[in-house]
Amino acid sequence: MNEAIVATTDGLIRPLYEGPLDIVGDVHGEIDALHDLLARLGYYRDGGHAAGRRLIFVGDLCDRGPDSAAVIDLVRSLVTAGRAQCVVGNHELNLLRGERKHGNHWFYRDDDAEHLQRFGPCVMATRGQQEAFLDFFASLPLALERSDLRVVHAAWHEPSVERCRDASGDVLAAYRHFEAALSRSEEGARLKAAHDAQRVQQQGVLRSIDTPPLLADIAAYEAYYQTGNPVRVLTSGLEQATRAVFHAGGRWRFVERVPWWRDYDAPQTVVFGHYWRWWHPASHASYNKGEPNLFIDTAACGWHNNAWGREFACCVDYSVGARFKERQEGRAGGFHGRLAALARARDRLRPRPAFDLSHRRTCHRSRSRLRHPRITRLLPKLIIRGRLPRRVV
Ligand SMILES: [Mn+2]
Repeated sequence: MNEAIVATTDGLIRPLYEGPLDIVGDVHGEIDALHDLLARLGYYRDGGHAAGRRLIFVGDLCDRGPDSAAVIDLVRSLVTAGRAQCVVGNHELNLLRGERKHGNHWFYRDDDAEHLQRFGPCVMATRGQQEAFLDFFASLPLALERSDLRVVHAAWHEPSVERCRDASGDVLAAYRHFEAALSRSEEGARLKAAHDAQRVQQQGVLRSIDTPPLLADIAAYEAYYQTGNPVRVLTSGLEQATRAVFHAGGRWRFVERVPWWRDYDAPQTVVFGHYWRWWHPASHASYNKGEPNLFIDTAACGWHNNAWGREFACCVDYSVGARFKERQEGRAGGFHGRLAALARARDRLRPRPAFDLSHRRTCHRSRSRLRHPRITRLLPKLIIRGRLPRRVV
C-alpha cells in the first residue's frame, strides 16, 4: 500500500453496516455491564450472532468505570474481526489529544489515593495498551451512515459532518487542523482576547459561591470554539450561551448543550450517545453535573422530537458512566445508570414497527407510550442486572 492511501485512511464519515444491528450506548469502562448486555442480546463469546446481527458502538468506551482497558480490548477485537463498528467519542478524543481529564487516570497510570477515592479501583493500562489503544482510536471514524440510519457520538450537525467528510487524515489530524484554523481567524482572536479580559476582570465573581450573571464574552468564546470545530461538534455537540448560569464540575458555566435534534429534519434516523439520559428522570437531579435535563419531556425509551414533531433521533446513553458516583454512595447493584442497546430488528429501508418487549421488567411504566404509533422504529433494550457469562470474546 502506498503512503498516500495510508495517510487518507477511509475518511472520517464511513458506511454503516447493512443488515440488523444492535447499537450500544456509552460503556465508560463498565466491562461487566457490557458482557451482560452482549449476552442478553444473544452474542456468542466471539461476537458472532445466530441471526447475523452486528454491533455498533457509539463511542465513549472508556473512563470512570472499573476496567476501560478490557472494554477497549473487547471492542477492538470485535471491530478487527468485522463484527462491530465503533465511532469516536469525546473521551477517546481526549486520549488522542493527550488531555488528562477526570476519569482517564487509568490510561496515564495515575493510580493514586485521590483517584481511588473518587472512582474506586480501576485497572491501569499497560504501556503496550497505551500505544495500541491510541492506534485503535486513530483508526476509527467520527460517524457512520447508510441510506436509512446514521450513528454519531454526540451530534449529527449537517454542516459539521460535511466539513469532516472533506477532512484528510485521522480524527486527531482533523481536530488539530480545525483548531488551528479557529485560532488563526480574526474572529477567534477577537473572542479570545475579550474572554481572557473578562476572566481577569471578573475573577471575584467567578470564584464566588453566589450565582454570577451571564458573562457574555466568556460564553461567546466558549460557544465559538465548541461549535467552530466540527470534530468537537460531532464528538461533544453544539453549545450556546446558557439561559441560566449553572455550576458544574467545580465551576460556573456560561454555555449549555443545544438539543440539536430539535433542528434535525433529514429522513435518516440518528442514533447517538453522550447526553446522560436517565431511565428515571429523578436520577438526573441526583447524579448529573448540574446542567439542564434535555430529555425532561421524553419517555424512558422514547424518541426525541424535532421542532416539527418528527421522531428521527434517539440517544442510547443511559448513564452507565455515572455508576462510579453510585458506588461512592455505597451502592453495589441495582444502579440507576444503565447500559443500553437499541435493537434494530430487520434490515429494512423503511422499517415497520418493530417492538421487542424483552425489557418489560423495567419498561412497564412507559408501555402505553411505546405503543404510540409514532414510535415506530427502534427500541432501546436495556440491560439491568444479573450475572451472565463473564467473557463474550
Ligand atoms: Mn460523551
